[in-house]
Amino acid sequence: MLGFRGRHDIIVNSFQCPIQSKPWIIVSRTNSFPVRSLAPSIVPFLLLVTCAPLHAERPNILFCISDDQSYAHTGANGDPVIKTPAFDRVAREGLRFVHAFCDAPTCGPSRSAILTGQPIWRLEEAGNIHSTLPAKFATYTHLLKKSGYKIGFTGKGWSPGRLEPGGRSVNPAGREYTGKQLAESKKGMSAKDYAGNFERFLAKVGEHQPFCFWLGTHEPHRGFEAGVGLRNGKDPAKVVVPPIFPDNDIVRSDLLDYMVEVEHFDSMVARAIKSLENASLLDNTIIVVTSDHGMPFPRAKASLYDAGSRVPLAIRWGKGIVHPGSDVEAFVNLSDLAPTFLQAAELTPPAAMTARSLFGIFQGSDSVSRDAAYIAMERHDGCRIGGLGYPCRAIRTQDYLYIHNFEPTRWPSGSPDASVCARSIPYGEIDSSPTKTFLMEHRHKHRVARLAELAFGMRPREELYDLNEDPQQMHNVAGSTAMAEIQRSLRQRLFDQLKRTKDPRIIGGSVEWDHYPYYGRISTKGWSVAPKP
Ligand SMILES: [Ca+2]
Repeated sequence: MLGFRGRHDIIVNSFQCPIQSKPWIIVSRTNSFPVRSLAPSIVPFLLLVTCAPLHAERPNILFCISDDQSYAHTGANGDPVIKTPAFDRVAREGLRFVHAFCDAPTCGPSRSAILTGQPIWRLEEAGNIHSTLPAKFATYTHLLKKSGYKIGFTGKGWSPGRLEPGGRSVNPAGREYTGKQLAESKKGMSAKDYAGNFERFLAKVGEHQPFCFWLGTHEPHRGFEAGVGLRNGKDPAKVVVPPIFPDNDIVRSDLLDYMVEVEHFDSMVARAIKSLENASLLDNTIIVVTSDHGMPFPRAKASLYDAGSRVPLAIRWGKGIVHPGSDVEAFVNLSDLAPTFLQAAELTPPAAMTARSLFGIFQGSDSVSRDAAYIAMERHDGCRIGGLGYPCRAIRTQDYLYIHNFEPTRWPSGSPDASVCARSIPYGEIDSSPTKTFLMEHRHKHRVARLAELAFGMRPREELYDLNEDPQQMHNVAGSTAMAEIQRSLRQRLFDQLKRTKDPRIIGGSVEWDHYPYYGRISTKGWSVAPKP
């Protein structure tokens, strides 16, 4: 049975009371009560409330993460077709983050950043996919476990890669709970009953023990069952086709199939929430719903544009969020979750954990400046000769996306020459799909050529997108005289951040990402990672 959870005698975090309000951070949706409109007489009261301990017992954590879902694709974020009642509920009863970004648009590195609370450039091999996460990098899961939490995961935890070379024997997401299978599995999707496995985990939690569970689905990672969206009665006419894709029946159907998989994830979140309610645990559980990065489509996943890096994020915490039902405009990276979870458990994040706790946001004011997110990528897949990656870094603000490509002579989406790719896939950074195939097959045709170039073509060292004029990030204005000062200041700001957080690409020293081992599947005879010269 799960009963009262007592306060633990562990390293108690010196609770920092926020004194400096960032008034643009939270806008209430439900009651027209934005923080900025608080009368001065109310502020001392608010601070009094928010400075008191938020909970007398340490909260549980249910972390729900889909695999490859873009920001746009939830009901709460405005998509007219997709049905995500669980995400929408968490947003409605908690906070909906409008500017949440993964740390890297690639599964393993993004998950490593989430677990360690550090950007990928601080994580050595873990900056690459199909790699490892060295044991020297502390994870929030391990620290919570040490302090008494029960830790578990189901589905996709830290993945893909190999644990042993990093000195680990257990998935960093926790002990795996498996065994529950769906009575009727759906084509193209895993048969794992993620919510059922969470139930099994809950039954094992001790009476006075807080828990932290990672519910990671394999959906909406490809492949999809072709045509399942149409067969489920979804209306292709209502699909919003981002202008980075051709608008035709093939692409619309591909998008519908993707949405069916997102809905499968959402149905698992709904059941997991129901389990919490049944156990009377809902209000003292921090529920996070998000994705590791954006959709598996061209110029999305494995790119630093919004379609690849901006993710849905909603957080519900009945006992810890002061203004539930609000939209959060502040910029956050998913790595910010690790120090948040530790602070919730009254632990002090280690100094190496450079990401920043979201507690200030939960309390309705934040002493931390949050007007930018940072995104990075090294080797995504084995898509270039000798295992070379596509190193790049970006800063995303309200008005601009600035990208710095460190090796602009390499193919950003992987080489067109399949024979130099580990899995013999041309432009292999982009998952095979009907949309990709259409773009490749029609790339010389009018109207498709420019989109194919955006997806597959070479990119200059610097890219700058003016999001007020070009929200879909299709017109690079780097190099234009009018934007010179903005370009310079964003480059400076990005490089300052990289320097501050010791990115070897900036501070000098050994840069190893092109040469770390690749543990992914290799089907091209003779393909291997070239040793460092
Ligand atoms: Ca993924």
